[in-house]
Amino acid sequence: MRTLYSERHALRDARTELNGGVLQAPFECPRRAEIVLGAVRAAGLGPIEPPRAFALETVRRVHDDAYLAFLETAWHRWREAGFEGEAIAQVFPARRMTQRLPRDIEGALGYFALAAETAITEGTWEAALAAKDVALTGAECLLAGEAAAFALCRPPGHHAARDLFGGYCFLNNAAIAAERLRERGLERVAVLDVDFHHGNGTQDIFYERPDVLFVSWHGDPDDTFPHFSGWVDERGSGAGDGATHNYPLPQGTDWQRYAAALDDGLGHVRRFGAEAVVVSLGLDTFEGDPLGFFTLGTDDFGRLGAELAGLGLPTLYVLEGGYAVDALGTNVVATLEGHLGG
Ligand code: Q9C
Ligand code: ZN
Repeated sequence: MRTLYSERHALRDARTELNGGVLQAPFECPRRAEIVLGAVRAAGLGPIEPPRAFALETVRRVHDDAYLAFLETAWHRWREAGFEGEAIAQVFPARRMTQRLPRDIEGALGYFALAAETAITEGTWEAALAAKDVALTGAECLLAGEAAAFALCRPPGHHAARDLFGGYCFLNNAAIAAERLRERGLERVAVLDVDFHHGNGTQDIFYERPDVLFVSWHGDPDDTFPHFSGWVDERGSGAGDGATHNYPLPQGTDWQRYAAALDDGLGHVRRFGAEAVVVSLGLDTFEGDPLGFFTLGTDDFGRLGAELAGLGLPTLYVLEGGYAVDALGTNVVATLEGHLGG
């Protein structure tokens, strides 16, 4: 299996994340990608290649123009305003307030943010651009006839909606890859989100579309981030009615419980008639993850990869979360080797 990787991920290196009322070192850090790269290399999974550079054409089908213009200029604007720290949103267009993009950078930050933990920093936009190239190059591997590929993306993407950043995400790498597959002629694509957190951004992007199935298995939003998305009654709307399926799962979910929900969700994929699969691969379902409350072990990730391979479809794995960094490479490799049947 080919791995796509860009060293430009390291340009995303925030100093701060707002957590528990404290500005602390971010969970989502460059070492995550280095650990995964090292494990993929050590396992001899296959060739490791840099991405091609893509124009923003596909990105513009997934994200709004004003949002992209904001991401590109936000750090510069923040610094011009003379602020000391990293760019963190503090005020949001909440219930009954006007949903209008203000001129001021503090207003613009809140307008485009879904959460306050994620700071925009110098290099964030450049790293996000590289991550979407990694995902798009992975999509091209499937289009060229490869059975599976691994897009080692960083920063992650699945919380990024059409016009919202947060949850460590800026551009929705998996959604951009799925859109590319559609553009290049596949009629039906499934995005399967196995990150511990609900993929609210991917759901948002495809919510009204019948051509991209979205299925997510995640911690119950009653108990965890992103708190306001991922309930079972979110099933798509309009032409997309029935093309979104959510499996919120309780604290302590182990492989037995997870596998039952996985099996049910994969039934939707089979009935949908997907021609290719994009997996939002988060490893924060691991028992040792600081942000999750599931108890999957490394061997269970091998089982997960094997279950996904059982769909018998071209599959692009796109890295999302996973914050037990010492185990992250091992767990990624376990999943991908499980997919390959080893
Ligand atoms: N008290 C991804 O896994 N909230 N994003 C952390 C900690 C943010 C996770 C709260 C979690 C974002 C891609
Ligand atoms: Zn996650």
